[in-house]
Amino acid sequence: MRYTVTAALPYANGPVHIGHLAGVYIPADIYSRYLRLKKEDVIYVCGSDEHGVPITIKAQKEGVTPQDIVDRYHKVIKDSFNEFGINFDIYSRTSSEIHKKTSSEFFKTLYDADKFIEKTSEQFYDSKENQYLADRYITGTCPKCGADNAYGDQCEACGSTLNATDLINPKSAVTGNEPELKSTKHWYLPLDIYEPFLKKWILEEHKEWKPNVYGQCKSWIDSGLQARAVSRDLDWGVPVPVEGAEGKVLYVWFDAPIGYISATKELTPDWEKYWKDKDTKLVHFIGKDNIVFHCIIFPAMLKAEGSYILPENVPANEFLNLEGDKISTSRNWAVWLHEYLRDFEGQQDVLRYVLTANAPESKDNDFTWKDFQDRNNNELVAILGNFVNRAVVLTNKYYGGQIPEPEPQSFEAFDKEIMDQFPKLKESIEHNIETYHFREALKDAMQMARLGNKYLAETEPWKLIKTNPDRVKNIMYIAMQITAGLSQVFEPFLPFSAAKIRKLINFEIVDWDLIGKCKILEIGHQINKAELLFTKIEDEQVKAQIDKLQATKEANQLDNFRANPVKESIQFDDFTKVDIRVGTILEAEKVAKTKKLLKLTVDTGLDVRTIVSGIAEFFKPKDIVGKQVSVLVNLEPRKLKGIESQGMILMAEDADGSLKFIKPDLSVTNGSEIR
Ligand code: B3M
Ligand code: ZN
Repeated sequence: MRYTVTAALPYANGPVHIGHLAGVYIPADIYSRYLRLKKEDVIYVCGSDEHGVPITIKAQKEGVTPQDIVDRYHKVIKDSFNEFGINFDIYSRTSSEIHKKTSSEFFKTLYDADKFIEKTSEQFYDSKENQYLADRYITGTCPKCGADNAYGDQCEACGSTLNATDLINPKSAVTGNEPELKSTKHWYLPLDIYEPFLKKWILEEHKEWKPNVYGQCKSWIDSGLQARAVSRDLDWGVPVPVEGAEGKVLYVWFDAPIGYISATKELTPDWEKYWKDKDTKLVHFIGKDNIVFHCIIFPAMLKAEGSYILPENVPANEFLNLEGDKISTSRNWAVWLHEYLRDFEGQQDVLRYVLTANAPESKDNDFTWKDFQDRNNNELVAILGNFVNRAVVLTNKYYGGQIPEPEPQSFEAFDKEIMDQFPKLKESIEHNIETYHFREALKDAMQMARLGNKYLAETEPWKLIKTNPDRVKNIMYIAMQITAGLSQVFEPFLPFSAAKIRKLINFEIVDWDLIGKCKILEIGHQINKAELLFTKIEDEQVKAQIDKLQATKEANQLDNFRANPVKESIQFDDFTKVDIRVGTILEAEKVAKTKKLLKLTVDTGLDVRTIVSGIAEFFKPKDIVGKQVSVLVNLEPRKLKGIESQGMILMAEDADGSLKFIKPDLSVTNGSEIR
């Protein structure tokens, strides 16, 4: 079988983060590595998406050219993927000549075959900047869900695809200017014509697609497909290759998927068999926000062109959150791959492991640094690392590192019981990978390591070596075969560690069919000395990462702080009704069974009274005794948790929501009026 595996082209307007990795690049990497191990003919293609408004906006904000932006991020992304072991056959870019030519010709073919509708319509225009405001150049209130800051093409809050002219209160995203309407001509792909084809092809013939993917397609098709513009009034992109199209480029979602084809052309002159041969399976790995483009629009384009195959599957993942919050490039709420590689040098597989074990395959999931540490220390170190280390150390110790000769006729029932499970697990892994259940597949692979651990823990060769050395030969023979199997099975998931295991056992071959076989290493084969596969991740490392995120959160809060608007005017008399005095806190204690309340005893200069205050999250009782504060003393008393509170302590609420006392700059007599 032949496979063309694609991973969504990341926009070259920022680096790659863990959400991208978990959703797209790691699963696609596991899939294609697995197919290569099975000796299938497979190509894994990707590249930077270098057109589109996210890039020109970024350039405009920084005062540089779009080319500067894409050159910068293309390099960061490409290098970090490479270092992380994402094994693309090619990582290309859509600003390349070959892509311009390919996408331009694709458009021309459809144009010449009359597949487009030409239409003049009113589009938003910024007359001060002399610029049409396409897609993300315009923001406004979403007509579907009412969220602010919906873009001209999409609302991120509710996921709806929008037309810019439907936005409520539209504004230029760059200048804030109010747009005018100006008429302009564009080319549209009439999706409605493809409705019967899409209905049959997806809804009837691809019921096996993941429920989230199938569901989104169904809802799109059921709500009726409309013509979509495939050109834009922008000066960055692939020029529309027809007459009378000056100043117009291909819509980024028209050219970007063709990027998969251009990348393949760049990879091999034999590219056509990967795109036009009916025996090739085309699989698109994407995130859930890209479903409609890969399942509806691109297939309609391919169908219109006529000579291409259609995707066999489009395994889209849900989103990964970070420490309970949505990952966001603009809020810098992310773990960036290039920073991870710097902070955790040589530990690529730990992140690959955690992001696969916790992949958002069927629902959104959360990445936490605590879980990262736990999975490393309790699973990679304690199970996989521990087993391989024991097997290698003992083989070196007992046999000078040579695989001992077993006596198969004296294998015990337990030996066979253990060995029997490997072929079954192998089958399960295959089934899981082939149906895009990578978390389950990884669990099965880990189960192989667990079995190895269990085998040594229960047979205890270190005890038997004195009393029954022949039995130990059998045990260590089996343990080393299991180790050799692990050096194969982890190749798709943890390629760096699989290679390390192969180095430890001095075995270079990689072949999926070896897995589950109990005769991989020959008798007398010499292995190398032990070295640790994984190391413990310490609390300080995790704390440093959490602190970094905390600092980001605080910086964002400051950036987003807007003072509340001023309240309605009052008369001086209204103000003088309020009696505020300086007082001193004499005692403070937590109110039982509450999180927020402190019971304070305050000397107001008039009396000593009890005040219940909602400040327990910010102050420890012992730290505030003796402090001077501002007290509203003529507030009607009220009961809080059964305690009568006689007044109120005035507080300032900071940008991050924390509370601070309002106090005189020097000590004053209790009872002094504040006015
Ligand atoms: N660059 C969008 C994204 O990163 C886009 C994918 C293109 S795949 C052809 O969400
Ligand atoms: Zn919305």
